[in-house]
Amino acid sequence: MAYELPALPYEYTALEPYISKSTLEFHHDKHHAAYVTNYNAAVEGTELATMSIEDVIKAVAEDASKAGIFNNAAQSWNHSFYWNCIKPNGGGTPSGALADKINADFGSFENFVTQFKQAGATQFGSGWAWLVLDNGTLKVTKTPNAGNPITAGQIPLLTMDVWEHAYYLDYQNKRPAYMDDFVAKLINWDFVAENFATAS
Ligand code: MN3
Repeated sequence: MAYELPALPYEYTALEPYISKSTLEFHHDKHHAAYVTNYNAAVEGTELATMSIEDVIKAVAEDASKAGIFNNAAQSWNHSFYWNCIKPNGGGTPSGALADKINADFGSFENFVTQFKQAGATQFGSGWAWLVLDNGTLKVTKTPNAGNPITAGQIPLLTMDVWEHAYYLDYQNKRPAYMDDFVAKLINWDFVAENFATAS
């Protein structure tokens, strides 16, 4: 069964002024769409086509001969996840059990933010910053290119795309400014809390 490009869960203008309509048109309609098209074309007619995309990502992650399939599978999944990690009028702070767990595992929400932005800032070139649940502990991690923490047995709760295509039209080379707005104005903590509740 082919993997479907999900519609954005908000209007193309909904994240302005932080992420523009133009960025979302390129990022969702061109970049994400291409990953999905390439993934479906790559697995069509193979045994991978019958597997969930998560299982494909895990199955081919260590196989260099299938790097193209891995890249398009993981980028398809990562972007579908990313759109739900942000929302209009997002940001602020988490609450409830997730807030308690962040305080327990990072010391404070501010420490989490510092580590999350540090992961994004130090991901040289293209990649992703993540909040994951790893054997019951919250951790910040980063992956290069299409990397996804499920290949390391971690459960993704939140991600931030730090590929230039995610921010260059709006922030040019200023990745830190994009990350500041991502955290303060865009994170969908309800989605992160749902992921935490499911995972824990
Ligand atoms: Mn992207």
